[in-house]
Amino acid sequence: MRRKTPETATVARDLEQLQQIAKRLRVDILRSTTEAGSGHPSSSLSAVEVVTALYFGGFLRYDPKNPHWPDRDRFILSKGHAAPVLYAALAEAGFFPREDLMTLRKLGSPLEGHPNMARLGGVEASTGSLGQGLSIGVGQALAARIDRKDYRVYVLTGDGEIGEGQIWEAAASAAKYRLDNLTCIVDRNHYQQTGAAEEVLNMDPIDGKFTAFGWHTITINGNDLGEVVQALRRATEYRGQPTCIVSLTHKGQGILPLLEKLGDTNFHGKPLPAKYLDEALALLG
Ligand SMILES: Cc1ncc(C[n+]2csc(CCOP(=O)(O)OP(=O)(O)O)c2C)c(N)n1
Ligand SMILES: [Mg+2]
Repeated sequence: MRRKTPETATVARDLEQLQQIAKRLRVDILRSTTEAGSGHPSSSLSAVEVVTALYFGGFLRYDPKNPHWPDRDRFILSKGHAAPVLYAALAEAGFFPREDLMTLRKLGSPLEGHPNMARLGGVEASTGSLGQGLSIGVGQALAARIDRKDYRVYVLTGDGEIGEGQIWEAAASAAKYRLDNLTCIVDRNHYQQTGAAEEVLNMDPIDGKFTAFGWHTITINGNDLGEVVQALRRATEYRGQPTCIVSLTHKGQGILPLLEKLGDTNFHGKPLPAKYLDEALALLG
């Protein structure tokens, strides 16, 4: 049996409470990036349900009072530019005070534009140079096996990011070693930096590629918390192969009508100007 989640970790009672947490993370993402005047809110918003389910749906074991607890599960934000969603989750989980979110990207703050594991407890890998997170995850999942530990490793990549060749070296290795303690979630939000992900470099079919590389795959609506929870449960219970969850999402989920009004449904790497913040928060309800 897996060792228990420490009592200092937050586990939601039900789906409704998870939904409330997801909403808070969205508010924090928008407020912190607008305050910073830079960052990647739309890339963060698409991944809110996945990050919420992992941290507060009872999947990740962690101890905010002891971030380096050796038995903790690992979450690697391979698409490191979505740091605001990770920081919002870490604050909600109690790794640091929520007001610190407003120091995002400010000089001296450990909440750097991309996650820095040397400066912030709870960050499992320094990411931002895309394509590296799955390799780090493979290493950690192998380490768990060698150390006879039962921790699990979850990696979140972007759908543009998986055009990086290193992702596929890692995918082949994970299958070779039958790393069923590893789950890769691809945030399939259909955009990357300069336009539609499939126009920049078409990686379809993503599930077919992971299946061909020897993975168990699941495709879900990644902005539906119920589906995310179910998929994570299936991934956690699956034996003999690593699991890839292709998480179909919307970049900017939660404020799509505003992004449409602004004429940019990718909105990559742009904070919302302060004058639109109230309108965005009203859309979140
Ligand atoms: C190795 C590398 N190349 C280029 C970049 C610049 N870059 C930052 S975000 C991004 C687009 C990523 O798209 P995707 O993976 O789909 O993430 P999304 O923002 O859509 O969630 C790029 C190319 C980078 N960070 N790292
Ligand atoms: Mg994308």
